[in-house]
Amino acid sequence: MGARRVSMGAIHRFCAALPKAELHAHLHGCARLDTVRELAPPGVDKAELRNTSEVGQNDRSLDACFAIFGAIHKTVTTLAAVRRITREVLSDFAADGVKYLELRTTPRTLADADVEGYVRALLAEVASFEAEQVAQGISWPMTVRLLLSVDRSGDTAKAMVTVQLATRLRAELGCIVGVDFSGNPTRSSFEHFREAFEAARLAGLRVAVHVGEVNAPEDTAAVIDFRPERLGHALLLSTHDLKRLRERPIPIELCPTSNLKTLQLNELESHPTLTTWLAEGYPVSISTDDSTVFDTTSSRELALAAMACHLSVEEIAQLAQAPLAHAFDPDMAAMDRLRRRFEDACAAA
Ligand code: 6MZ
Repeated sequence: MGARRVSMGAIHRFCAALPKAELHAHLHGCARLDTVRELAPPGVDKAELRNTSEVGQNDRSLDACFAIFGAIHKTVTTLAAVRRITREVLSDFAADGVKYLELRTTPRTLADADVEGYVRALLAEVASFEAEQVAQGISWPMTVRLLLSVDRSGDTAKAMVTVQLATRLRAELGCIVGVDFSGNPTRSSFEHFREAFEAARLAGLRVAVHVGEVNAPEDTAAVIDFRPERLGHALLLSTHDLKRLRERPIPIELCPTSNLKTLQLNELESHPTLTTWLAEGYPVSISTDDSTVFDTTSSRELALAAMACHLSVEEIAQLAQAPLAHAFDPDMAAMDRLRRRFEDACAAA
């Protein structure tokens, strides 16, 4: 890895200036902390709702993360609250220079809506955000696409409802491009939910699957067998898994800070796959996962990966564009235009 190297501050500024494509961001994990604190009802422990600089750097084990998601879900309970956090999350990614965002969320019932009402509210907010960007004359508006998540702690009937909802609402309103498998990785298995993902595939939805966040060899093998269009994290892989992925790569969404915290590592240099994948030119995208929970941004994650792997500015610009090759938006013409725009902007940066 390469030639033109620059200082840490310059790398952060360079990454902030680059256009970025964010493929792995969970809505509620990116909800602004101030908003969640403001909305938190008396029963919610506000101690959960602090950022890492307030609670210390090591307080983001998977257990801690899932306690925070629980607290946020107990707080965001109405359509108005969902619309507000969605609007803020979109504004935050756009302000960070993200030009293509795939946001994912787990449909759930609210005090005033069923799961379909939840997804419709989100889609309405995305549409109004996109329309406003145009009305404001923003020269390069952010494209937003949505993935619906299946929670592995839930049941298979719910998973099927999510897939059917994604299929129906995509036909009616567009925007939805795929489904995701996420939730507490210590629970259940991909195999248990496989039928729902077969149905998603049959319906033409793209599939992203969280895998290898904890050591679960059978689960990982089953996921690789299924060959989703993308893998989330894929951190703890056996030699055999690595061999299979090298032979037939499945793009991987890496989330440097999240990976570091949930694996409880001290520095990114010890990340199990980041340096290797980048050195090999394996298809990866660098993402935030949960920008609030991990107190980060897309620009920061790109800069951290760049520093850990000693990338040159040319390589950083390539890494910023890399996710476009595995984006789920099926509109090839639109993606081609976006790719050219990224290339021009990166060349000029
Ligand atoms: C697995 C995760 C996750 O869907 O309510 N989620 N699942 N591993 C992770 N790594 C830390 N980060 C977030 O957003 C929050 C939900 O996303 C999933 C969890 O199911 C979490 O409850 P939504 O918008």
